[in-house]
Amino acid sequence: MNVGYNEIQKELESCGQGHLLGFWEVLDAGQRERLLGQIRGLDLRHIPRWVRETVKNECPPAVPHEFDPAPSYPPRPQTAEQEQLYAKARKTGEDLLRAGKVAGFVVAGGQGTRLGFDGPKGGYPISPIRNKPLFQLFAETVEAARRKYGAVLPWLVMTSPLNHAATVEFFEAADYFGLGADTVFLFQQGTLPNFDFDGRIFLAEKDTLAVSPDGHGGSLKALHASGVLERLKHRGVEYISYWQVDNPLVNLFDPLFIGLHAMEGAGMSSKALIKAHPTEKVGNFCLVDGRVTVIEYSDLDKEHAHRTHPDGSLVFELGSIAIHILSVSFVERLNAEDDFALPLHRAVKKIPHIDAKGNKVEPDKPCGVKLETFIFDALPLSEKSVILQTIRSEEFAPVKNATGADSAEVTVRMMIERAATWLEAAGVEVPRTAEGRPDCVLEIAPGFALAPEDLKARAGQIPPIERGQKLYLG
Ligand code: UD2
Repeated sequence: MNVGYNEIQKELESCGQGHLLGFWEVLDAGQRERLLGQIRGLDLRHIPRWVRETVKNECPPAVPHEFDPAPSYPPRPQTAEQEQLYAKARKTGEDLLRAGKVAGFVVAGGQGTRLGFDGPKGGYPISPIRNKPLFQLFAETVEAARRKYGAVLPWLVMTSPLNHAATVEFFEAADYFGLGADTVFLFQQGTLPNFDFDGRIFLAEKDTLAVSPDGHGGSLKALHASGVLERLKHRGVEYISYWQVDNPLVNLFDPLFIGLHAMEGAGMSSKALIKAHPTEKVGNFCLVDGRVTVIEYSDLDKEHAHRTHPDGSLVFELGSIAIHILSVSFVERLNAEDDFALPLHRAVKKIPHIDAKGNKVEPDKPCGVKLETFIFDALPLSEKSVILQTIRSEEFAPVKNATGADSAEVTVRMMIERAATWLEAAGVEVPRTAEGRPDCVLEIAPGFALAPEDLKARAGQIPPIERGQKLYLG
């Protein structure tokens, strides 16, 4: 019998998980080792609390009694003083980029189930004319930023056990988009076990626990555990620009945002949108005990959600779009804490498993609980935190669903609209329909222009645009 078996069995029994060794007798030596390895990877001390507080507790953690709207910077300066501040911040951000002190970081460990796309979501083709996948658009942006700032800005890509191999394959097939495999860091997030409603961890196989990715909040631990944080420090990187894989409009390296964060000495900062309506499905930026905190849309009561100022604007108007800056020192400090952990969130799901007899079960209705952590729960751990508002049409067009809201069709339309706006700002005439939509298909490659001001400098190279034309600027 394997050394360690007795000890582990005792520990498992004491936290209500003895069933995990239920098939021990029929496992061969390799399978036994595999199962013990996974069980050892679980932090069994925490299981009873997770079961009590999250798995069996259908009520989400209580929303704080008192909270205020969080302060933010507007997308454009409103006063002469702000104009000066923004100019200084932009310069600070540009200097940091030129000094190679910023890395880009996309979290891409999710399954993308809603999109119904087979493969890592970053492989989803999205650009209006060339059909470039999301990862390629980000890669071209990283490349263009490296050229613009004359620095090798590293790019971090977090995957999960669900899609790591496929993502690596995708990058290898594309030869890392010419960025150099040594400056693109692909690393995996951790997992958390899946439970039945009674708090027993499911087995996926007789020798395998049922687990799922630990949510985008897992990125904070994974940065450290993968050794990536250490590699960034060696390169002199101080700031990490964080975004989600589904948003092709994101401004990956925004000097203004980076500069405001750095000048404030913040640990973690965020971009925000003015919500489209009181109950838009985005987290709400609030202030709790002086710390920026996100309260999920589902947890914000109706009264707060609908509360307005005399001019009709919402009091809690700032929605989270999951764009952040993280200071390397902040991520390091969190990981230095004993048992650093973000709060767990509960998701009731269909979880394939084996039953007590070892038969496979493919449930057709939710049968258990997955646990996840959210990156924005780290915000209150940062003493200082900047919120910079951005404009939806400029920076937020997530592709989440196969059809309807947040679908590829909407995202492509928004990409064309943004290109049209940039071209018009550069003095190029864009044909529009009677309803005001661009009457042409436009795609601006990141290498051609990263921002409206880059386009202005190249306006002379752009031919007149005909109605119905497909114009690719690259
Ligand atoms: C998220 C936010 C929402 C809003 C919205 C903006 C939450 C709970 N909600 O909603 O407030 O900001 O995005 O688009 O976050 N991911 C991982 N590992 C995981 C899980 C997710 O890397 O274990 C990545 C995933 O690949 C994607 C991102 O995190 O890039 C967002 O995941 P999602 O699609 O589950 O988030 P969503 O749309 O529910």
